[in-house]
Amino acid sequence: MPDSPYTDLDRPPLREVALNRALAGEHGPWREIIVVERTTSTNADLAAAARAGEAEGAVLVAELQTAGRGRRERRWSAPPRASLALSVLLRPGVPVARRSWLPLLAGVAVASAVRRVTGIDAELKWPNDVLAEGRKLSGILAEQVGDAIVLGIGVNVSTKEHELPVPEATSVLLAGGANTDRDPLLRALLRELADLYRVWCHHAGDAEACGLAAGYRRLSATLGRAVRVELPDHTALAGHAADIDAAGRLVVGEQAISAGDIEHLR
Ligand code: BT5
Repeated sequence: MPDSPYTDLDRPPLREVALNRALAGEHGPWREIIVVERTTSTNADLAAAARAGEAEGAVLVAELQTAGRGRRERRWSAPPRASLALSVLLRPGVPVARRSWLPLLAGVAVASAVRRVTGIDAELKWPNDVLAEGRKLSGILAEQVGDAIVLGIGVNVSTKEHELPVPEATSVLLAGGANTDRDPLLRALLRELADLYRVWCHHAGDAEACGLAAGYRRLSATLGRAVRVELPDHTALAGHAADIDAAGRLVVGEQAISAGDIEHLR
């Protein structure tokens, strides 16, 4: 029975009913949490739902993704029930110029939840990779669908060294986290995300006014460092990562960068 949820006792399945009881409804924005055994990509599924008019607050969690997406056509892969793989559908009523803060907000939510539940000193690599000891613990993918944003979050939890898709990755287990139970981590993450989102929307997306920018700067492993940036057109630049601006862009020397891959230099 290779697909039985009980084949690996270290990796119990998530319990949809309990998650809904704890998180859906009253405190918003989460309306319903759906847990599926497998899908291609939770982001692809919620993007289709967004196109079909689904309201804000849908949460889709998959125990296994067979075609998990990264940024720029890259892949995200994880063994079944070893990680959290989820997407949320949001329709933020904030000015378009400020919406690019949303993926950064998700990074703050994940890093904060990881710190609280596991004790790991999680940090953010711009824009929103979550690192533990300099290795990638979590990746976030924000996709815009009309006025909706689908936020996808992958967090490696009980992944073992030989299961890592790339050597620069890590998991809660490998980083020595105090707790490798996915359930409390998922609850903390969705609560943190809901709280930050509510305050950010209340301030019309102004990241400075609502304290989000300060929270992001506190968790950033990128600011204050020498970095190399590979831009989407494959050109590169190097410089000192000085700050994050009002649109969530990374300021490197004289340039404000809205998308790219960062390498932290010594
Ligand atoms: C990301 O892309 O880091 C965004 C990943 C988002 C995944 C979530 S899971 C739920 C939701 N549904 C989806 O389909 N996606 C989202 P990027 O920065 O482009 O990084 C991708 C790169 O990270 C890959 O090319 C690999 O090098 C590496 N990678 C792949 N799987 C990984 C893992 N499990 N842990 C750490 N690194 C990984």
